[in-house]
Amino acid sequence: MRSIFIAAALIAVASPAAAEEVTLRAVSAFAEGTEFSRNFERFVEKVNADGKGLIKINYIGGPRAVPPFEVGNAVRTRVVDMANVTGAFYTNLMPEADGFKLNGKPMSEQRKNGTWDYINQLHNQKLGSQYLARQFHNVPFHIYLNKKIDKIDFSGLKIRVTPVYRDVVEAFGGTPITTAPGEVYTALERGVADGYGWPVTGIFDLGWDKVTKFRMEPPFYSVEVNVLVNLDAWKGLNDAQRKVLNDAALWLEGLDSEKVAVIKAERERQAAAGIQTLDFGPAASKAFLDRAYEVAWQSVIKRAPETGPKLRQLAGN
Ligand code: 173
Repeated sequence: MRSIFIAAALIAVASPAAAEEVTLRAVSAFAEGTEFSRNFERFVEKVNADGKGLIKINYIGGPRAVPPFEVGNAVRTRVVDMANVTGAFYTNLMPEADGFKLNGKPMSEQRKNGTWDYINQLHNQKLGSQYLARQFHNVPFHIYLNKKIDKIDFSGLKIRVTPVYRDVVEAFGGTPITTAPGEVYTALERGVADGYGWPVTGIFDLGWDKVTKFRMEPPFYSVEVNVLVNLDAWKGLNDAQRKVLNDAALWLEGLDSEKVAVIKAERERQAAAGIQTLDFGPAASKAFLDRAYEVAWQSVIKRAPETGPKLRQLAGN
């Protein structure tokens, strides 16, 4: 009798927690349905399917919910529980986040060689969050221009940037203007900017093909868009709930393999839309890349002298 009573009491204690589905509120720093939100949106669908009864993500949406440069702080303060955001948008809280673009190794390797672990610690400490996944390691950036140049020299050009491109634009003589992605179209249309930095993919999403004449070669750096989970929210999950998120995170990182074909198609689509490439040949391209990496690392190390060198060592470049 007594043991039945104890068993019943245990069930009563254990079952509400086990039966309760946790809901996490999530936002993206990129517009809904566009290139750098889409795989995250697939991840949300997967978690909601695989995690039925355990964990659910309530996707609030893109920059209409939280402005892009405030998303990092929104996860830190748990205004939201989860975010899809690039480190470039939270360098105010974590200056070394600007260095993540300089590591283009596949995440499978970064998870094996300690890089993920180190960057996760940085997120735990400085952003009160878990570094759940990093996407787009194999997608590079470009500088797009509306004025023709005959060598890699941005003198006299105003170029829209985020922290991703600021140092390289300045190193080649350009004037950087920082804007969120949502303001790029208007800046180009009004001639406030003569060009912009952006990945090789995604320029059609917001109609920028209509206000873009040239794409400069070579491609450089490595896109990084991360899925972050507020650390208290993360710690509040049980093992089964965390497993749903971790498994979906690895799946999400695996979607990068699709990008090889996507990039090829995107370059063709840009050409078909009349966007001309500006290619100054292998020697100029190599000089550009060497300088682009060097100025970016110097800048990261200057702003984050304690952690920058370690990030460089892990990136191996
Ligand atoms: O150009 C940007 O807004 C930017 O920094 C970025 C970063 C990752 C993916 C797409 C854009």
